[in-house]
Amino acid sequence: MTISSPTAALAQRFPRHFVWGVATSAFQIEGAATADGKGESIWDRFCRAPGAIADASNGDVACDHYHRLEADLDLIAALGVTAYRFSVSWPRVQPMGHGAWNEAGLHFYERLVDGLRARGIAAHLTLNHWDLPQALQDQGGWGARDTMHHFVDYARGVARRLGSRCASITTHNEPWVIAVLGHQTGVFAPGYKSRTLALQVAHHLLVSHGMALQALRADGCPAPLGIVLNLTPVYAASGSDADAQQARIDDGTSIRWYCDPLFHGRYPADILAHHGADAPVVQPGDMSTIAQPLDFLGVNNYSRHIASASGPWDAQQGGLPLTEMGWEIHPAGLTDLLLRLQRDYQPRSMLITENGGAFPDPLQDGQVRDADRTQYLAQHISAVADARDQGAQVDGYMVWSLMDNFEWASGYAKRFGIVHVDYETLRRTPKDSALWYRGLLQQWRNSAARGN
Ligand code: IFM
Repeated sequence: MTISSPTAALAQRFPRHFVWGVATSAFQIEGAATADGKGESIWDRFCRAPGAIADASNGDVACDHYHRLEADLDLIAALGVTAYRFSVSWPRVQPMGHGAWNEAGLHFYERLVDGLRARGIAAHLTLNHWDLPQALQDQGGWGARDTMHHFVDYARGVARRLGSRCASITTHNEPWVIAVLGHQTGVFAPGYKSRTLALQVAHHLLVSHGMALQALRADGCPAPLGIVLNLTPVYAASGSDADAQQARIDDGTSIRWYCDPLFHGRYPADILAHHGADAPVVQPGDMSTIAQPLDFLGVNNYSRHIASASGPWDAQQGGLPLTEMGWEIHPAGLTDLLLRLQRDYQPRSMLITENGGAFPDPLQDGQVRDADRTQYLAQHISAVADARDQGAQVDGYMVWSLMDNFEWASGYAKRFGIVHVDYETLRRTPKDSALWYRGLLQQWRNSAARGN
């Protein structure tokens, strides 16, 4: 058989069952911050703190996805993807975080899931992509064990309503980010600055994940269940012992601290010692609760991390191209990461739940010529194929993001979408990368039809 182009050759490396998607989250695209009974989230509140968001923006309108659902579903379908990853806004469906449900909010997600199904697209639902109800934050947020129990009730309610129509349910998106950026460095909501609190929050997120899996399985939820971690492979800056030790700590605090409890039911001993008195309070039974069997591990990966004992690594030093976020572009790191996860944890299945880049993306004559993003995607998809060829069980890949959106503390200035959003008119314009992705999926369909 002739391989007519690099894209066809790439497409051919993936099997028929492979999941191809695009991803978003509720707060970043929905807008409609107070519509139809939605409650306040910690991000609604945080955006109002002076200096919290680079461009002083907020999520009140965002991409106005809440009011443009049908058109956005058509946009997703036009890309030719087989999957769409989205999150449910907890305060939209349960404004106070416990107790009364908001029927209008639930109905929105019902329309979303049904609209995807009608278009032949699998719905991948995330329960917590950071927008905790402010009412729960007022009672201690993720620092309080009560929040874990409220999360389980929320997860149950959503899964009972939507679970049978979803291809997967994820408990939390990136617990490291919630814990560290939200509670240690304070650059994300809710904006605390305490390592002790951050470690307790991370623990409660993990325990609540395990509790939710137990509850959903007891309820007979048919959707595969998992968690999404942000995982960045760590490399030592040099061959020195000091840099190697720093790499072990950085890897331990960001990767092993989450994967060891999830897969092995224990925190890594060296990192427990490293955290010392800041280590979390662990109650009897917590560790076995965390280690529920995962149907899949969601992997979010964007870059690599260089560990240096002499202080933070300057990305300029690496000689690699950088994205607009200042993150190094290092596709081989994704292969390394997936092989390492396979070796150390043997997940049943891995999905790349986020991968992509922010680039300048000027809109000129109705087009965005984002060759840099296309190259980024092609290189990383190829890196996934390399990992699969060497035995990593990776069953899907989702681009972050479907469209430009609210990039948290960076506001709207950083654009990750393969679809451009004009924030004046809210008009959506597929970028060149979207057309490339659609072409890749077409080639994959062709090769799958030929039985490759
Ligand atoms: O936009 C975020 C997303 O919400 C979580 N993962 C990383 C993305 C890019 O920063």
